[in-house]
Amino acid sequence: MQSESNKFIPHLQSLDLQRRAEEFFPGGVNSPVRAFRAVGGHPPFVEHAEGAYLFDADGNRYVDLFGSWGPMLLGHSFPPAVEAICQAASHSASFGASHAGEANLAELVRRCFPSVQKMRFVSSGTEACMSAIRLARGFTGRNFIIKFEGCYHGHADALLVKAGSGVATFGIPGSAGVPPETAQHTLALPYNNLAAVEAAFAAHPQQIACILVEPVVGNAGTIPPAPGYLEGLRRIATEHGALLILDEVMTGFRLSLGGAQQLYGIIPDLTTLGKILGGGLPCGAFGGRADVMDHLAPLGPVYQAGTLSGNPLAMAAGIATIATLIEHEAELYPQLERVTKEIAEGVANLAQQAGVPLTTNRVGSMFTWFFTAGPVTDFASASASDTAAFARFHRRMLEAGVWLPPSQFEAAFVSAAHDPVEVEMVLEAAHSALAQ
Ligand code: HOZ
Repeated sequence: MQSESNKFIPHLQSLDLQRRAEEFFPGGVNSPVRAFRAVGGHPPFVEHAEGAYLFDADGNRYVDLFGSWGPMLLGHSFPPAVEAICQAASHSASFGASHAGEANLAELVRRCFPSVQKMRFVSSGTEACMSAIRLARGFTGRNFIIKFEGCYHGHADALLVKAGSGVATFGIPGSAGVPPETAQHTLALPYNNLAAVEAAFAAHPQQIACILVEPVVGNAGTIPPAPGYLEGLRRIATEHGALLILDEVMTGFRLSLGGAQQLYGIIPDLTTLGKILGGGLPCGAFGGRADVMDHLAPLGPVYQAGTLSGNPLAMAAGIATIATLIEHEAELYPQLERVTKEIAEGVANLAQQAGVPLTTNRVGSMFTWFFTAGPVTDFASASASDTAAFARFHRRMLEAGVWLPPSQFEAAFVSAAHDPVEVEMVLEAAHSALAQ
């Protein structure tokens, strides 16, 4: 179901807006995957969003299955968050000075993530990960870091090595503009392969500061950890005196209230957060062991700062969001699990009936339909997907009123605002999209 009349309205208004945007922004966008280059066509321009729906400038309505790339766990325009933002804005949008809202949100974060004894708020997941690896290097006095192929931790220079997300979408081997010297201490290893991690530590004894990992990969599409994998990373890091950093920018508050670390029972040294944390406003955090965090300035020698860090609007939206998650944890997460399962497995069944090879990876309310017979366990197997088939499916789903992330290498997200009505709409759309 798209417009009032139930018919797809061509994107003429959106196209005009796209042409105007191209005069100002490279590719017409402020973040590359939004340009729809991987799936073809022009992106619809969003006019507003509410609950489980996006509404475009042409008058179409879509079931939203990317949730602003993760943050909108409670759906769009969630009234308590809207109210909190308005209220905070009436007291000024920014102070550049300490205020009580920061500790109020921190207290909620620590309730959800007991491993985060101390933290620091920043403005994005990129900043959180960039700062966390600097801290790990400063704390250990070591230079090398381990990351994994297809994982994406934002666009800091040292982390744009065999990265996922837009880097994978556009097949960029490593970004231009990153001097090789900047990335020479980044070891990019295959995900779900503990032997590769053991080998890296053997090759660089006492030189590796940290293992940085998306505990469930979201930026190569969704890839769950193999049984024992995260436990193995924890053990190896401890044995070698390196820090384990879980990048929970996507998974934090989503896979459970306490993220992937609660779901899999892993205690990291540091955690990075973002997306849901700010309830849709720009906000990130990194935190963990107090003895490590106390190496940050002004207590220690590792420098990190930000004018908009701890921004009062972001804190207010975060508090409204996380407090709701805490209050409704018992019913909210089972509902997310149920609805997402119905969507993900429902479409997998339709694909099977239509004879379309599809591998469905799902953990809680994040999932990916990979257009390959699979299994998909790492970036190499994700890359075997038929991206042209994904692009066709994406376009047909969009015209049938369902907006998926516009790349095979991004996770889809379901919100608490999705219910059986939206499940039906997605299945109906997929039925015709797969049959064509
Ligand atoms: N790289 C982001 C998700 N993995 C996309 C952000 C955006 O385009 O908004």
